[in-house]
Amino acid sequence: MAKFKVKDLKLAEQGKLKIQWAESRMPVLAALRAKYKKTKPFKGFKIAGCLHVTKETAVLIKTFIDAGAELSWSGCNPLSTQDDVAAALAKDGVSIYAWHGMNTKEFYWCIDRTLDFKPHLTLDDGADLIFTVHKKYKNLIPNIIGGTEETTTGVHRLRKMAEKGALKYPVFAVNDMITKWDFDNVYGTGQSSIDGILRATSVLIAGKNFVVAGYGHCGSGVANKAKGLGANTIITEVKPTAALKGTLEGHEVMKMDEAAKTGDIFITATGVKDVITGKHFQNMKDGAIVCNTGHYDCEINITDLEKLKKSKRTIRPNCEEYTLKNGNRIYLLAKGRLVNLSAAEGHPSEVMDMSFANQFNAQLALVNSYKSGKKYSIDVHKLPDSMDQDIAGVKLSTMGMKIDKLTKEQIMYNDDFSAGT
Ligand code: 9W4
Repeated sequence: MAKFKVKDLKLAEQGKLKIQWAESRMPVLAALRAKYKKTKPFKGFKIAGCLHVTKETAVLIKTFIDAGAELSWSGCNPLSTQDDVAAALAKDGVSIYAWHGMNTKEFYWCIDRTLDFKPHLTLDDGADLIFTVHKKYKNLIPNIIGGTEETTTGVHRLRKMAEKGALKYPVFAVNDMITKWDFDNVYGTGQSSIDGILRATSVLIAGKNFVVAGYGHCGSGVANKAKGLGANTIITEVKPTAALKGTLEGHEVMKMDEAAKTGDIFITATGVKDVITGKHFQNMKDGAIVCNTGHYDCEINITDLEKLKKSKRTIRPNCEEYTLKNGNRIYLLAKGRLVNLSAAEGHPSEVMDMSFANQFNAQLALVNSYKSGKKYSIDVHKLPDSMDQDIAGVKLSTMGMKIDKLTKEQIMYNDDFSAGT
């Protein structure tokens, strides 16, 4: 029996259903599973993972197990573990240390436990596991082939480490793959943010003035989905090229000072602080809905909102009604935290399918390098573009779509630099 610590094993049945639901929506992982079930390329290799324990992660874990890996897993955020999923994994024999609402000490205790079995590979989301190895368990480093990292923040930390010569084994930046980051941000955040707004409010989007602060990948994803639902979309930006893109894609562009007066629903997706502040709240219409889908919860200045309030009450889950001294009501969703994760379930399984297929491929690339003796240098590496194309190709074919191939003549034409006008 594997070692584990989860909240309640009795939740396993419910978790199993969730995992099966995700599984049926993750065809790229299913294809990898089918491909490597027989050959088991991970046989004899131990992976320590530190990544949100969700129904989608469970499907990744099962894919690794079917491909022969031995695993030990912890969550990478004290609030992101789905306890029923963790219970189902534990009951299935996975060595898992994760429960919702753990404190910081427990968080690192869990990471420590996943290192007890002396892994050959590490898999991170946020780089806490790899940091722990480098800081506390240097003795494990000679045994480790390499690691993979899921997020922008983690990759940033690791690049800094590599620059300073502090990184001691090769790492793949899964985040940098197109089939990860473009699809997560645009389609994952786009849909799940709307999902969060709807679950928290159940308002009609059509006909509303829908203000999106920031027209980066996430903001454009949200704005285009809102437009599809019939909203009058308004973009606020600080970057001319992004604002120009927004306007050519059919959204109105204005300053937040102006948008504040006309918006019915506001969502921030900028990555900077104080995007919506006291002066904006004061100018908003009665009934305005305000939320955030950017990484940090400082995009909306809640201190300002608190100062302006006459009273406050929770009117629905994840929906707080602030009555201001001017008599207007403002509805703040999910306390200004990421609305797509707090009020909805994050990226849909179909999107995570591709992100996690990249994780699988990156881990496999490390194992293959070890087997062939062609080791990667100690640095933060990218996977080749061909792997992105492979994943997108499999995804397309599982969706029943076929695409054209370049002919020999077309390839030659493309490669011929001598042909002018
Ligand atoms: N989840 C998260 C984090 C904090 C948090 C208190 C109640 C990210 C990516 C994936 O960060 C993640 N705090 C919450 S809920 C909550 C959820 N609170 C604060 O008040 C609510 C997170 C990746 N992912 C998907 O997006 C879908 N499947 C995945 O594996 C998961 C979770």
